[in-house]
Amino acid sequence: MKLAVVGVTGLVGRKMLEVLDAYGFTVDELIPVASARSAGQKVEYMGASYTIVEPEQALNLKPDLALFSAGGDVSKHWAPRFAEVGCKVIDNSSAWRMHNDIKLVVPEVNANVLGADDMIIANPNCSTIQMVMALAPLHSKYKIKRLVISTYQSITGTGKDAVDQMNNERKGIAANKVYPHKIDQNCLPHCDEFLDNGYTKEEMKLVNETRKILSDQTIGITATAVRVPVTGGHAESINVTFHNDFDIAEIRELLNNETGMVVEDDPFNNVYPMPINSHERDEVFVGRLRRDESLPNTLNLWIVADNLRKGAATNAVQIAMHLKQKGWL
Ligand code: 11C
Repeated sequence: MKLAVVGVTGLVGRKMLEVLDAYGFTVDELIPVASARSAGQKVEYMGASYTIVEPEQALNLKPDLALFSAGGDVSKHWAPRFAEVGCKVIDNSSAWRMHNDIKLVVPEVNANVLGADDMIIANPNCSTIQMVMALAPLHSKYKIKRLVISTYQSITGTGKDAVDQMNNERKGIAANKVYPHKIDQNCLPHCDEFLDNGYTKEEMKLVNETRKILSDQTIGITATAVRVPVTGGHAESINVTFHNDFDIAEIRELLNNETGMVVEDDPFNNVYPMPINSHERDEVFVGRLRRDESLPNTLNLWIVADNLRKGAATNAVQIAMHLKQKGWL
């Protein structure tokens, strides 16, 4: 079993290696892949040292599985070429997510859509993954009519340069900016690029990916995505209207029974999910469960997860584990 990790020097690529190791994902050969700038450097995996190669060299080594996290352009160009030589690709970019023939998978929610013949499998956007983890069991039980989403997203979602920007601002060092404004001590209602409809790409990912994963195009969804000077994870305030009425105790039980979910909801003792606690955890945390008293059948909840782990690397590795368990690798 030869495993390629494409984009291995990025925040998500590095996290993929950490999570693969933590999950005991043994390989005969690791093929770390990055651009020419990093080729030749070494990475460690499970006690062995491997040399970073460029995509073309990786392709020639004929990997069985490739985890991609090197941006949409790299995935658009290289994922089909890897697939052509029989390598299954789990792609963390947005390149293939909305393609009709490509499955968009959060294993706890819709691993059942996968088949032996899927060669490129898309890993959803981080803010979508944590939200659908909490919403899927509620959708099955009460059927979601509408979602109003507000996100509070970690700078790690933008990448290492954004972390550098914030650290430089904190040290008073003038340096290159990733964001159009200061990020430390600030909130930017701006994640990814703006589109003609006034929403950002990040906001529209929440709309389109959620409908695809929950397999329901009728759900009304509106989102505002905000970047905050936080590193531990993404947080989301979700207002969800169901077609059917619900019971809060039953909702708590449904979420408690969900694999990979942790309910932290004891507000009188100051217990609720926070990015600082989700950091380096694979679970999705949910709390502040309460009825919206202004609308029938409507719930408010607060969802937090480490965007580099369950929001990216962990979800991709869980898809890989699923393929392995099914004997499809
Ligand atoms: C962010 N969600 O926090 C983004 C990062 O489509 O996979 C991941 C972008 C994506 O800015």
